[in-house]
Amino acid sequence: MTESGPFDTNVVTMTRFVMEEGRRAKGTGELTNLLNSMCTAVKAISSAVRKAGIAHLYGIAGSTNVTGDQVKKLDILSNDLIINMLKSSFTSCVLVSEENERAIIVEPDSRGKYIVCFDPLDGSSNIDCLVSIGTIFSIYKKNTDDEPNEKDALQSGRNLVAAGYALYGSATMMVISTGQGVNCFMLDPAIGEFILVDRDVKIKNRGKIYSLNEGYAKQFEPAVTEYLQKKKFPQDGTEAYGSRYIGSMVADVHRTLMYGGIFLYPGNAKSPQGKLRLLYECIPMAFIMEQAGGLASTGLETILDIQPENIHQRAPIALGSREDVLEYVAICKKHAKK
Ligand code: AMP
Ligand code: P6P
Repeated sequence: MTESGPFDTNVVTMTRFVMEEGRRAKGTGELTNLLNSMCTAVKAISSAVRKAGIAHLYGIAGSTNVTGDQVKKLDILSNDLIINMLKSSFTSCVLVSEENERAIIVEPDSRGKYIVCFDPLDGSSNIDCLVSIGTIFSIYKKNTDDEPNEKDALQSGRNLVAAGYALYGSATMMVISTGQGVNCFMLDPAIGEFILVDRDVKIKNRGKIYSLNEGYAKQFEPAVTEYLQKKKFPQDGTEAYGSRYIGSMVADVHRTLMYGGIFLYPGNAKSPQGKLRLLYECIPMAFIMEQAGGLASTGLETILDIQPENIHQRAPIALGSREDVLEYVAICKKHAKK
């Protein structure tokens, strides 16, 4: 409660928070503009996601609504929103989207110095059953003087300037880091602003939850099978871990950040590199986890150390609480020596 009663007249919005951080960094304002443009796109996506059923946004691309209008699939709509907001922010020169085969090179008179890799609506296979979905993004600075091109996006996570995600769940939340810790902002629909609710979030050193799709158990590498056996039938007198799997990366990662534990999408015999994409799923989530005191690894290599080779490459990933990830990595390295 503040002196003006329940209405906080000094609320810290994400826009204000990002501007204050930008001032402290003595920047030109370009990154601030980029982050605030992404925030606006996320607000529009949140609105579309929450009225999709009413507005007949569900279903496959090319369908039409009751008035015969061409209906854009939600993830195509989300992709267009982010591309248009970033292009009109004069902050970016190369955009890499899960929805676009090739990188988008921004027109010369709209360019800025940043490269943005994003999954506009991750988990979209869950849209029609109302399971939480999300947007994931990572931001690099162009580090060459030549004409912007797709290769500018092939930077390791150690070069990241910022990364984050939006979760369209029971509420809409943005979780971002610019390298000085992780901050969480909840969308207040009454004022259309993201409000700072969790400052400098840190993940537990060890959790009690493991999260992966056990439907692939038949194809699991021996290391994954051994790790899960340890979680389900601990031999050291500790409690067995609980299992949670939503099947929407942003939701599974956010729960891991909030409650601790480990989220895994490992490679397997059929798909040695797993399913999740390095540039716009694994690297941004790994950055958030490391900034929150956690870890992210392929099992043999730290995610943020990987030098990407192509913009849609996949990577196996285990992320979350430090001790949980280290325990998994130790088992993977033991098996790699065999
Ligand atoms: P800019 O001139 O806005 O592109 O910012 C130059 C650098 O300052 C960025 O690449 C960041 O490392 C830092 N910076 C600028 N704005 C912010 C911000 N809002 N939050 C955190 N770091 C920032
Ligand atoms: P599976 C959603 O389709 C997604 O890309 C991620 O959000 C999620 O973590 C993963 O795929 C789920 O994949 O194979 O378990 O259905």
